[in-house]
Amino acid sequence: MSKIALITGITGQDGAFLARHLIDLGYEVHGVIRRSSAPNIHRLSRIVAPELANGTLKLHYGDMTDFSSMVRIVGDTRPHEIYNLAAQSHVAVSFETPEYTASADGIGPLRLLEAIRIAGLTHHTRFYQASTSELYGKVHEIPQRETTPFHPRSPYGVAKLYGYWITVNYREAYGMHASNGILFNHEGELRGELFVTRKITKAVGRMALGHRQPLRLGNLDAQRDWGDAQEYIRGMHLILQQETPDDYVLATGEMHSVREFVEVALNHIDKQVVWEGEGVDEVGICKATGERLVMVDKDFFRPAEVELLLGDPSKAKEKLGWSHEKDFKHLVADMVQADIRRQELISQNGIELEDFL
Ligand code: NAP
Ligand code: G4F
Repeated sequence: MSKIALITGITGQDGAFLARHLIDLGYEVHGVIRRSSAPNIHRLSRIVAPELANGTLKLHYGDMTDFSSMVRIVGDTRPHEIYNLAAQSHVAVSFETPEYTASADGIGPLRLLEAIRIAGLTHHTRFYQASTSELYGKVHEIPQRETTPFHPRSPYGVAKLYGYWITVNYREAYGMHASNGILFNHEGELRGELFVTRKITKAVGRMALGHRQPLRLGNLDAQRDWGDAQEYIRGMHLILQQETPDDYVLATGEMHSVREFVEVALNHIDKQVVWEGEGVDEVGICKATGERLVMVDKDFFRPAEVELLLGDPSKAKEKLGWSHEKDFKHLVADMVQADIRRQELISQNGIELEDFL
């Protein structure tokens, strides 16, 4: 009999890749989706089209803020493994919708854990919580590891802090196989377009096809530990295969600034950027033509910033045998290349790719 997995957030970047991975491993996969006024499964349908078409991937309507749907879906599917990836995952947006973010990202995991208990699955279902390097926020040590104290800097980070601790608490209180993956930023061609990496590679893809609109960004000096999403979802699965539940950092151990990301992405289309001015007046100019490629826009700064994140993945390497492979330059190049292909399709068909997927 195949193992049953339930993925919340299956329509997101990680959810789509994880669904593919688990199906390939022989799992029966179920996913939670939200009702939306327009289709929200374009990422999922790119990755698991056959399984969606033939019904072997089963989708259930639910919402992390709706306890009754959690109870129903967990009870109906009786999964061996739950991957809780659903979240309002945009840090800047969490300052605009703090209460909703707290409910979905903080209380959401509690609702799922309680749904497991109510269904009588306390010792049957293994639980993965999508925790985040945003927990470290204003960092207390560099690099950050599992023992580094937390200091979140946004409503998102604070909500995820509750999600982290309630997962630990249910493990300790009820003996549940409940684990946290503390994942540092991971990216790829399915990354949401409002995160800085995709925002940059999408703009560079458009520039490659002759578009002239400058890219508007916020804090160019923020530094992140960026890895490849497909590698990180394999780590999530490994975490749930351990005999003992525990918490793990997944990271590359390398850090780059937003500015460097822009430079490498533009180099990929043979443009070299020269920076002029300071603060909100800073611009990135094309060295060859003098054209404005990048502008700083104060609207993209956050009320409180996480200036740097750098993870130490030693524990994951030692205990899970997990480590990252794709380096920063290849990650950026692959994302730019995917966005160039996408822009070519858009210009050939005259519509956004999502519209016909
Ligand atoms: P994402 O692309 O933004 O996907 C988020 C998913 O959550 C989507 O499927 C979304 O559904 C769903 N969702 C949002 N609110 C929901 C609600 N109230 N009820 C049910 N579903 C809801 O995020 P991701 O990058 O794949 O990240 C996956 C998880 O890992 C998130 O929890 C995120 O916070 C966490 N994380 C991500 C990173 C990273 O670098 N990517 C790093 C650390 C932790 P719709 O499609 O309907 O919006
Ligand atoms: O791409 P970001 O929005 O990602 P952020 O805030 O690091 O959060 C992501 O990674 C977390 C893991 O550490 C996840 F938990 C979370 O769900 C999400 O996936 O911003 C990265 C950096 C920030 O410092 C931001 O201020 O880029 C800076 N930035 C500069 N200009 C910008 C922009 N970010 C965005 N989104 N848009 C800009 O124009």
